[in-house]
Amino acid sequence: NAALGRDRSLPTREGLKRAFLDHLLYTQNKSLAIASRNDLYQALAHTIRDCMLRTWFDTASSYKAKHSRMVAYLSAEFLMGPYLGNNVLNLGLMDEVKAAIAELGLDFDDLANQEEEPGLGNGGLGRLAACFIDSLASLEIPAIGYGIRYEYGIFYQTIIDGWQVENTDKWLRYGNPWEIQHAEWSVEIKLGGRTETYTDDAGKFRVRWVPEKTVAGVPFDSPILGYRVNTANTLRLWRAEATEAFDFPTFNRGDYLGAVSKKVTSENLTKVLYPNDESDQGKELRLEQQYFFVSCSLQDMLRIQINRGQPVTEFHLAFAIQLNDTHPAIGVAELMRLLVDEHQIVWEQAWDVTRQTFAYTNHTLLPEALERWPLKLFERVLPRHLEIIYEINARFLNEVRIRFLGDESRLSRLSLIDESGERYVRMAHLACVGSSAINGVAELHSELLKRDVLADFYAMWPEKFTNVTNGVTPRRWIALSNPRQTSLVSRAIGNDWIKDFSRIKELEPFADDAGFAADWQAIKRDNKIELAGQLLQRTGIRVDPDSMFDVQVKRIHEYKRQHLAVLHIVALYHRLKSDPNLDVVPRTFIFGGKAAPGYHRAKLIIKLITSVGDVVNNDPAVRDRLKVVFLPNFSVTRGQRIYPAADLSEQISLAGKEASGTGNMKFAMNGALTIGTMDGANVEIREEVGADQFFLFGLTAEEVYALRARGYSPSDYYRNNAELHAVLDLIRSGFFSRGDANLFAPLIDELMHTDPYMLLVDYQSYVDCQGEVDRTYRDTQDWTRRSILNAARSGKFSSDRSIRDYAERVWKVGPAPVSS
Ligand code: 26W
Repeated sequence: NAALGRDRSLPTREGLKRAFLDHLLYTQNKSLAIASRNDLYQALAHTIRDCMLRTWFDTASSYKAKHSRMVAYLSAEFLMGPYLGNNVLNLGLMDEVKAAIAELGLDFDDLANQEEEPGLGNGGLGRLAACFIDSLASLEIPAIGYGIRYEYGIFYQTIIDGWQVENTDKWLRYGNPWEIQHAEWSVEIKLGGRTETYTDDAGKFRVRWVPEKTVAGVPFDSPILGYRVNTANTLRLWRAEATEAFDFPTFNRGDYLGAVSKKVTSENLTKVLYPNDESDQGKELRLEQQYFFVSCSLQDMLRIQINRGQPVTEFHLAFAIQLNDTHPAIGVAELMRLLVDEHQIVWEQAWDVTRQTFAYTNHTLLPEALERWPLKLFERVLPRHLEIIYEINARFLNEVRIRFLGDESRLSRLSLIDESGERYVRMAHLACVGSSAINGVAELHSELLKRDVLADFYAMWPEKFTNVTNGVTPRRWIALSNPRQTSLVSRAIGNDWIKDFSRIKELEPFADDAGFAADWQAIKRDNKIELAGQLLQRTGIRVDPDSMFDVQVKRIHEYKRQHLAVLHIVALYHRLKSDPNLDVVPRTFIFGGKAAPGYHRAKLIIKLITSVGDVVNNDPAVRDRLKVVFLPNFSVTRGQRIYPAADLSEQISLAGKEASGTGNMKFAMNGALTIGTMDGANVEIREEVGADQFFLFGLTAEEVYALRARGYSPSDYYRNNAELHAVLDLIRSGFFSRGDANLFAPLIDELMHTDPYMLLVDYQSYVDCQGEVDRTYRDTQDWTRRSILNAARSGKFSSDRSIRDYAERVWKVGPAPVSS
């Protein structure tokens, strides 16, 4: 009944209240009087979901009817953040929903805070996938996101005695109103076993995979609604389940319980997200996860293709598959297997189809993050794929041999198999060979890829290489998280900037408008007061909203150099101790981020931050002028409160290490000024906002290489810089660890002896630059002007721009609007 459907899609305020109360009774079976906050959240979530379902259905029907070329974004991580607020925003119903909920005597934000965010990602890469999927829908580009429905997302971090403690993230505990399970589209996945050859009916020689076990992949779909459009794309996440015939032999032996216990093993496949970022541990289960979701997704796409009555040899015309890093790179071999073994396509044609289908994005230059699988392990899990990879490799190396006659070392550098010691499969090489486009995520990163990590591939196929600078969605990261700034900006320039973020530049003239600047400043202060409340509630630390909020939130990693910020804090503290009347700008240093559970050095950095905080925050000599806060469990939800309240954004990685960074963009859009190195997207942010609006310090990537080549001796810096000397000694002495001189010794010793991330080199430049920050901050009007300019000139960093770049240069797709 269309009339009813329209009614649910576009309800009036009365309709919303009625739908909410209906769901409270018919979905949760509660009344307002006895409902828990979770019941109320669930009722509201279902009410909002109802508003999206017709658009979702219409979108799928429209793509099917029009045979639109679809982007398939394959990612092992989607760090979506809470859905409710974002969906209400994209529906354009924020004011109506808030009012309806208020009329029922409830508070929208209070209910929205009940949502457990799906933390199905580690950090930048997973959040990028989420921003991209938002932009694809908002730009009305046919797309589907494929990933894994982890039962436990990224661990929940608590801080006990200053140390990180991990707790499981039971995000599905109260159910997930945003997903619909589609058991009817389940697929079967093979694992392990061996291969055998046979001759088919036509007398052709073929290979068959005889697996050791099979598991079922069940899709769970969530609607991804674009901003104020009639397009809702799909995020399809796969869950592993036991197959019907989960263990027939055991079952037949009458061992029913034995067979059921194997069922549990199958379901372990999608149990938990690996919490490592940038360091690959070569775990068998992780390879199984990767293969599982990639095979599920490719089988799903082939089903859609065949359903549409199109030949599998035209697969590349129907789908453009983007590989989000190498985690789904096994897809290259899997598509070959599906086409050659299961659909009997000849190798050469299958290879053409495969190469025209895939494109690969690299997200890291760190050598320890490049995925390689020990050959033995790979063979055990994916015996057929190893054969296929050998065949791809043989044909590829033959091409290399002809192009670069006699260059044997080039062959071993390019090979898909690393044979320098223990043998490995190199996933980045598989991705490069099997893709028609290869990109980095910021200008500098893409240049370094061509010069360094992927130089040999660049020499082979320069035309495949391109750059697509990352971006973030202005919907979640401004309109939703910073409603005060959003209405001020919209009052000044209208609200088209939310859809077309290049128009944020129209804000520029307002940087010199005293009235606007005063409002801007007042909003920042309100946002800081709100964050201060959260900090007090979650850490017990009271901070002054009139102090400068200096923020570094991101994964804890040595290359990101959170400990460089600590050296600066200790230097300031040291100065205050020597001269208690020193005139300093009051600052609140806010840190947040998770350390990989097995990364001891990163965990020690957290302990260092909290230990320095314990001393500094409680020393009467400081007189509350410096505060150091570690906010536990940084997440999308926490980020939404933090970025709008920041004055200063810390982007201080060693040049050449951070592929792009995306937090840097969220800060700038929300009016923070950046202190940063010439790394990743910092370079482009500085270019856009103007050098005057950006506090630059440190070596460039070139200088880092040159210094490393010359030979770097950190102890020289220690000896020649009195303040640095004192700072390192103070930490090492046990001053911040109740006299325990052992606790931080490993950290300080490493800095003094090897210092792989060159903190000591950049130290003075950083501290001087922070002095410049202080001087600027003292002139409130000048700071506010620069803050407005940062936001006004951040237009480039919308993920809409990134997606347009991919659509034009990589995918060759355009919008396909859905009529309403
Ligand atoms: C194999 C272990 C592993 C796990 C995750 C290796 C590497 C990763 C990710 C690629 C880490 C990651 O999130 N990288 C970040 O990607 C962002 C989006 O492009 C960039 O902005 C960050 O600079 C990059 O560190």
